[in-house]
Amino acid sequence: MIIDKAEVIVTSPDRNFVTLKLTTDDGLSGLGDATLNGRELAVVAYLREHVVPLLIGRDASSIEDTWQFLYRSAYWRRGPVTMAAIAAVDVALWDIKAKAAGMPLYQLLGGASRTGLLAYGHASGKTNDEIFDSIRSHQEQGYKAIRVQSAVPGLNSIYGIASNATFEANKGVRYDHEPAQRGALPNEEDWDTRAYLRHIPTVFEAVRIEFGAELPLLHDAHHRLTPIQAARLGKSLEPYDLFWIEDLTPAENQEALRLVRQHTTSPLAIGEIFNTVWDYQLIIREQLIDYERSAVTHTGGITHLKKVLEFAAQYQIKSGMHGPTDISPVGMAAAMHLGLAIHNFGIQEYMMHGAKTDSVFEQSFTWNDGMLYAGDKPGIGVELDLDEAGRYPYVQAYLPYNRLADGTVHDW
Ligand code: KDG
Ligand code: MG
Repeated sequence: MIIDKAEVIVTSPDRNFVTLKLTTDDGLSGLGDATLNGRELAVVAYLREHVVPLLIGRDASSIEDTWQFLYRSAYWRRGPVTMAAIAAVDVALWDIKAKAAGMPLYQLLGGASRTGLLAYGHASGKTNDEIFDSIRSHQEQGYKAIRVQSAVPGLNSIYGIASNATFEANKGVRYDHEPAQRGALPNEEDWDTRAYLRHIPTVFEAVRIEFGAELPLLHDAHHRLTPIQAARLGKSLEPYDLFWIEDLTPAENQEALRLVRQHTTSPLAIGEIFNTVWDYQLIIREQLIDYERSAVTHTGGITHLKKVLEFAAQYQIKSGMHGPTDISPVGMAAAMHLGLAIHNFGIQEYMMHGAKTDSVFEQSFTWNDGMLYAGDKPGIGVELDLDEAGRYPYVQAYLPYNRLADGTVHDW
């Protein structure tokens, strides 16, 4: 099984995706997701210029060796661009290996530890009534766990609030919340932490009154708070029994979570912008989080993330893999196979892709009654239609950013 072709495919059906396709001399092919939202072309160049030339002629079955070779030989380790590129190679090689074995990937990872994966969706709104409608609509789609994001009175626009709702056959109402907006410049949004801290507990109180105690609810603070502000939010949300609060403080400083943890029993999740085990070492060892948010796509693939999650398992920390629309169906399928196999699966984020994306990526995973099922097709179970992909050329897109009232740039 020698790699004799490596293609980097950029397509933009509902949004930008970068996919690596590896083909072997015996005709097998595998796919890996390399999408890095808003910085897609940096990974394209890393792969095309620096990785593809190293892959041609290599043994496709040597996954661990290829991972170590790409990680160590570059000298410049870690970082989102490097780790997304390595992840794409890694997942494509696992896809090929599982196809060669005639097995779905989760079987090679140790077999299924559960029947399906509990997933959560994203409800949001500018008012509580809009949020209630959005939660109901997610429940109609089957979601059994729901993230709730709210506008804040006095702020014009805030990240995470779906701008509109569209109807798509087979999917029903789909809230169009694309993390990155297409255009030449990023959208500027505004932010006021005191207003946010006052408002959010009132939203969760209203949601609990409307929907009762059972529904698992999640919330994402998008790295916007200082440790003491984060501690206050965690404490003020305790009466509403959240499944988790995510990204309370900027992700660079693991120690910030020590202070947060001293003040609140609200479960904590972090890690969607982490890319190696080194980003987690202190917070795993000190049990400062309850859920680890890394995606296969941004954390060096199955090979590395499996090790990180097994390390976390020793400290009773569970997975909560990142799954917004900027993780392609290839990245989602890889996450599902890993989530099915590991013991410490917690929950999977799942935002449905649009119809155009589904036409480019033929998927065999399924969604039923709030659960995701990886399926039993050999490999990861996703194929890419090159002709369809070619219909949607890359479009510049950026994540938004925040400014405070006095013009200071703030974390979003
Ligand atoms: O690319 C960044 C987005 O995917 C991210 O902001 C979404 O925070 C997010 C989440 O939890 O899905
Ligand atoms: Mg998040």
